[in-house]
Parts: sequence; structure tokens; C-alpha cells
Amino acid sequence: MLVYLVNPVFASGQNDGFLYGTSYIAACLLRAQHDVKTFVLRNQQDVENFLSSVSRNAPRLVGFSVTTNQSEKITRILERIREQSKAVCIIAGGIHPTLFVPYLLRNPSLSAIVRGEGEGAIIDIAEKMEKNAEIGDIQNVCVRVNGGVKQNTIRPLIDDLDSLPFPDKSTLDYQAVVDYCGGAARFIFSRGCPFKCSYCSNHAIAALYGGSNYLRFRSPALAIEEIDRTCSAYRNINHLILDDDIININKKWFLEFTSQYARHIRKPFICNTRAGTATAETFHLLKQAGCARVNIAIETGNEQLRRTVLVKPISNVQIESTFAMAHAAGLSTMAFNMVGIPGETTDLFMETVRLNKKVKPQVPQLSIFSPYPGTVLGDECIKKNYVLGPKDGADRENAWIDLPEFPAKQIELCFHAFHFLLRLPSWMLLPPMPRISLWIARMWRYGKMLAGKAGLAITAPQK
Ligand code: B12
Ligand code: SF4
Repeated sequence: MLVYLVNPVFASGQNDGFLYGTSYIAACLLRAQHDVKTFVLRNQQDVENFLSSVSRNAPRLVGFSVTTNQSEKITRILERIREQSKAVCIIAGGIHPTLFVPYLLRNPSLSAIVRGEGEGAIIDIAEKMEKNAEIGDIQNVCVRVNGGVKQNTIRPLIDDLDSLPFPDKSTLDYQAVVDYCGGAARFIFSRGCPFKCSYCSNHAIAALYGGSNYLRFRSPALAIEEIDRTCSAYRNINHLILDDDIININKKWFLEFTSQYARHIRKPFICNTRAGTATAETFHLLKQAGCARVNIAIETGNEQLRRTVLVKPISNVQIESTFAMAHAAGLSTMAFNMVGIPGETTDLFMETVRLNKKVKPQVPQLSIFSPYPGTVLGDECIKKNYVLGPKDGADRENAWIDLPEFPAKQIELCFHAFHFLLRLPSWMLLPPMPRISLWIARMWRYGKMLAGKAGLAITAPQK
């Protein structure tokens, strides 16, 4: 059976178009002898090409992977597919439909949604469709019934990730993906995280599965084989990005993986860790294995906000020592930060700037907090009417929320001023200076924009 999978990555700068979710789905469908084609949708031209392919080749099943930031744009595409064909089965999987079942009701063009891990469900769906049977009883699948939603039970998590085929790279132009992102190849070997940060989807997925045995890894040997095969099959791969949430969370796995990586792969890589889990030895092993940069979350410089609102019980001292250990091992660092956290104010945001100045990440990165439905913090924001509504595209740069003490416009101002503020002396970040500092930052930005329009060169603050 011909199946089309769709990776919507509109205005999603970070994303190269290859999604692990659909690549696992594709690999399982291929293993079951189905024909699969994966489409990357970055812009309107991609949408038009995809729609004309649907109309020419009439796939029986079309499956979208949906994140919240893409969900609205996808709605319009679903409608256009349905206008073209009444018979095609259109399904959506991924984090947004998994944690927000009303997505099915909001999109009448969808035939069903798949919640949670989709490998088992997709095979069942394809099998039933080949027999012209109904798909409404399959585990993990939700369908519309009498104006409501019938939610079937969820099958258990896949215990042994080694039982899965490697994520497929043949049903899309993976070479173009590598070239598109300057020679980077991404990998993920684990699923899950044992922590319960209120803004992240992990606690919600764990809850969907009753919280048990959530964290799993593919074995180090197969992880190395997956990297090796990719690096041999595609040109110009000059570094790897390992997207596992916390690379060192399973110590045994980490020791084996880093030692095998050092022996067999020898390409620089980027990975993530969490303050409080990594020691000097962790960073030493990463360095020895060829790690170039490690990403560490700060999120906010205010410890109270981090502990209580974000449910991330990590102290500033732990964060400082984690960055210091990484730098001492000779690693470059990237800090993840957020602005617009419920309970935050402009003054508290300045604490984030100050902590970043102190720990000196080579790449300080700031996102605007996004309240994702189905997460504890996201749902609380929805309940308190803080949410302005989902927006398409790069949501980390647009305020979705308007807080009583931190209005959306002020959040966006802080977001745009972040890299400028990092260059100011620390005393300019202490009350009552933030107002003045932000005003200077705004003037700087307007100045830069006007200079840009007039074609003048003006030195930008370092990003
Ligand atoms: C790795 C990762 C990335 C990588 C993606 C790399 C890649 N090549 O896929 C990078 C860094 C590029 C990235 C980017 C972004 N990410 Co991200 N990312 C993740 C992370 C950590 C893991 C996701 C993953 O791939 N897991 C492994 C795969 C196998 O699992 P999966 O995707 O869930 O897929 C399974 C099921 O969902 C289902 N499924 C998925 N798709 C489909 C499709 C069909 C048809 C079917 C049947 C089933 C199905 O079956 C799959 C196999 O079991 C998650 C956190 C998490 N715990 O999920 C966040 C997460 C998905 N990301 C998130 C966000 C916000 C983003 C960005 C929007 C951030 C930004 N503004 O730049 C971007 C853009 C994404 C986009 N599509 O537009 C949020 C999404 C929240 C939400 N409600 O939408 C998450 C949940 C993190 C969080 N904050 O909680 N991300
Ligand atoms: S540690 Fe990171 S991946 Fe784990 S729950 Fe918290 S934010 Fe999510």
C-alpha cells in the first residue's frame, strides 16, 4: 500500500526537515512491505508539490507528524487534501495529538489520530486498510464517533528499542537534509526522561503510560552501527547532533557509548546534559569521545521560579559548577533559557541575564516560554487565560502568553534585548536599571533596523 508521511517544519529554523517520529514510522512500514514516501514541508511551494503528488499518485494513507507550533498551518493542508479526495485516510501522530485529543474534533478532515508511540498502530492501520476493514478499534487510535471522540487504549511502551529498525532515511532526500544544515546529522538513541519539569512534555507522556519504565535506550553497539551506516551512506557529514534529552542519564550506557564512539566514529558531536546529573568525569569522557559542545538548561536565573513553577529543583550553584566543569574539560557550551515564565517579571528576567553572564556559555540561547497543551504548566496557563492562542512557525520567538506582571509585548522586548543585555555591565541589570537598559536595547534595535534599511553597516551585538 502506498503511504505518504509528512514532516511539517514551517519557519522552524532549528529543524532540518528530518523527523525521528516519521522516520521510525516509515522504517516499520517498509519492513512490512509497504511503499512509503516522506515529504518535508518548509514553505508553500513544498505544500503545492505535495498536494499535486497526492492528486497524481493517490496514496491510500497520509500521515502527518504534528507539533503544536505547526498545528494550525497543518489544518489548512488537511482541508485541501480532503477537498481533493474523500477516500484517502488522513491521520495525525506526534506530540500535539498525543497530548491534545481535541485536535481530532478541530480538524474534521482527519480520519483519526494516533497517540503515543506509533510503530505498532501504523502497521495495524495499514493492515486493516488493505483488508478494507475499519481502523476504529486499533490501540493508540482515536476516531470520531457521534460528534465525540472514541479513545482506544494505549499499547505498552516498546521495551526494547533494539527491536525497532533503524530510523529510515531512504524515503526522503536525506543528502539534501545533511547539506541543508551544513553537514550535521542528527541522532536520538533514547526515549523518555525521568524528570518531571512542568513545561516539558515528558511528564505528560510518562503519565499516559502510567509512569512506568519510561526511559529506554537503544544499545550502544546498535547506536554506533546506526551512526556508522549513516556516515558511510551520505556525503559531507562533518558533525553529529545527539538529541537525547540527557546523554549521561544511564551511566552504564553512557560509559559504553562514549568509549565505542571514541574508537569507531571520531567525528565531533553536540549533545545535551542536565545540571545535577553531570560530573567532571562526565565532561572528561565527553571530551575524550570527541564532544565539541554540550547544551545545558538554565531556563531562568531565579532559583525560586525554577524550583516551584518549572519544577526543576536545581540550584544556581549547581548550574554554575556544571558550566565550570564543562569549560574546564575543554568543551564549548550552549545555555537554554526561557523568558515569559508564569510568575516572571522584567526584574526576574534580569537574573537570567546575570546568571548567563556569570556562567559564560559560548552560545546563550533564549526562547519565549510556550504553554503546550497537556503539560502541567501549559494547562495551568490555559486555565488562567494567559494564552493568546497557538501561532504558526517559530513559536519560541513569539509571545503566546500575556502575564499579569509580564505582558506579551514586554516579554518580546526582553527576548529581542537578550544578547544586547549580555554585553552590559552587571550593575545595569539590577533594579532600577532594567527599564533604562531595555530602553537602550530597544533604541539599539531600531537603530540597527533603520541602518539596515539605509544600507549602513552597524556592528551587531554578538549572538
Ligand atoms: C529531538 C527533538 C527535537 C529535534 C528534532 C530532530 C528530529 N530530527 O526529529 C529538534 C531539536 C530539531 C527539535 C525541534 C523542535 N522542537 Co523538539 N523535541 C525533540 C524531543 C526531545 C524528542 C522528539 C523525538 O524525536 N523523539 C523520538 C521520536 C521517535 O518520538 P516522537 O517524535 O514522539 O514520535 C513517535 C510518536 O509521537 C509517534 N509519531 C510521531 N509522528 C507521527 C506521525 C504519524 C503519522 C504517526 C502514526 C505517529 C507519529 O510515533 C513516533 C514513534 O513512536 C521532544 C521531547 C519529547 N519527549 O518528545 C521535543 C519536542 C517534540 N520539541 C518541541 C518543540 C517545541 C520543538 C520546536 C518547535 C522548537 C523550536 N521552536 O524550534 C522545534 C520544531 C519542531 C517542528 N517540527 O517544527 C516540543 C513540542 C511541544 C509541542 N506540544 O508541540 C517537545 C515535545 C519538547 C517540549 N518542549 O516538551 N526538537
Ligand atoms: S530534564 Fe529536560 S527533558 Fe527531562 S523533563 Fe526536564 S526539560 Fe524535559
